[in-house]
Amino acid sequence: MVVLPKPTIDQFTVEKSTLFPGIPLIDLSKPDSKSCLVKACEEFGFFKIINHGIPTEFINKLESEAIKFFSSPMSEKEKVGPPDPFGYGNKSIGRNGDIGWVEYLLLTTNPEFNYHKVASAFGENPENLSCAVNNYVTAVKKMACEILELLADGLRIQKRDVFSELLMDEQSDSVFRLNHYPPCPELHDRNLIGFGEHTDPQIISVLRSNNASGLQISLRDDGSWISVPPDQDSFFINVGDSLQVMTNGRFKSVRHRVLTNSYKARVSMIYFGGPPLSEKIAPLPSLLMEGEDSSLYKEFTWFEYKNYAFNSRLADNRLCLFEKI
Ligand code: GA4
Repeated sequence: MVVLPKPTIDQFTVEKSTLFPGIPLIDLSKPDSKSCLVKACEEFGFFKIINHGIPTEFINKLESEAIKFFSSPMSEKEKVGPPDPFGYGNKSIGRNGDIGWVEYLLLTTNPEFNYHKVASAFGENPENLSCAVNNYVTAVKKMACEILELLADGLRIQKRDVFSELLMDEQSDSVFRLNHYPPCPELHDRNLIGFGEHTDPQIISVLRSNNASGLQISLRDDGSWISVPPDQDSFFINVGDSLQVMTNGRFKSVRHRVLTNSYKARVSMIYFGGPPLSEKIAPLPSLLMEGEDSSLYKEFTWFEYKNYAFNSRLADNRLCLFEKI
C-alpha cells in the first residue's frame, strides 16, 4: 500500500493579490439594466447587484442563525453530516478527495427535507435556521428569476421566462449552501485555499457574504486571479455551466475560488438555481445561426450533467465532455 504524506498548510497557501475594483455593477432599479446584464455575462460571467430589494432582515437573520450553527459544538454539527450530498461538511468537499479550509451546510431548497435534516440535529430550535433559510431562499430565488428574465429580454428571446421557469418549476433541482471559512492564524498574513477553483454546474448562483474578502474569479486561462472586494450589502451573481450551454457559449460560466485569510472569518450564503432533473439542456434555437448547426454543445439532461459533475473533481472542466468537436 502506498502511504501518501499528510498535506501541510504550506502546500495550500497561495500568493496574495490586490482587490480588483472593476467588477460589473448592476443597479436592478435602473431601466437600462438588461443590456448591462448581458454585457457582464458575456465578458465576466460574474457581476454585482445593488438595489436588489431583498429585505435586510432576511439576510441578517440568516447570517446570525448560520453563525449560531457554526459556533455549536462539533459533536452537534456532525449529527447533520457527512453530506450525502446534503448536510454538514468539514474540510472535505464533494466525493472525490477535494479539501478546503471551510465548513459548510449544504441543503436542498425543498423546505420539508431541510426541516427534517436540520431538526434531527437541533433539538431546541430547528425551525429558526430552517425558517431563516426558507425566507431568504424565497426572496433570492425571486431576484434570480428577475435577472434571468432581464437576460432573456436582453438576448431578444421571445419567451422571457425561458430560463426563469426552470427555477420556478416545482421540481427545480436547486441547492443552498452556507459556508464558514474560519480564520487560520498560523498563516501569518498568507492565504489558504478555502474552496478550490471550479465552475458552478447549475444555471445561476447568487452569493452573499459578510465583509470578509476571499472570493476570486479567473477570467483568463493563464492562472491569474482577480480578488473581488467584499460587499455585505450587495449580491454577486455567477453564470453557471447550464446557462453557458443554453446561450451556446455566449455567456461564460465563471471559474472562481475562495481563499481563507489569517484574521477574519468569512461567512457566505449561496443559492444555486438549477433546472428539474429531467430538463434537457441545449443551446436555445433562437440563439443559433439560421440554416446551419452552429451549436457548440451536445444536448444532455440536467440529471446526466449533475451526475457527471458530482463524480468529478472540483477543478475539472466538466463541459468539455459535452462539447461538439
Ligand atoms: C460547486 C457548486 C455547488 O457548491 C455544489 C458543489 C458540489 C458539492 O459541494 O458537493 C460539488 C461542486 C459544486 C462541483 C463538482 C463536485 C460537486 C463538489 C464537487 C467536487 C453544491 C454543486 O452543485 O457543484
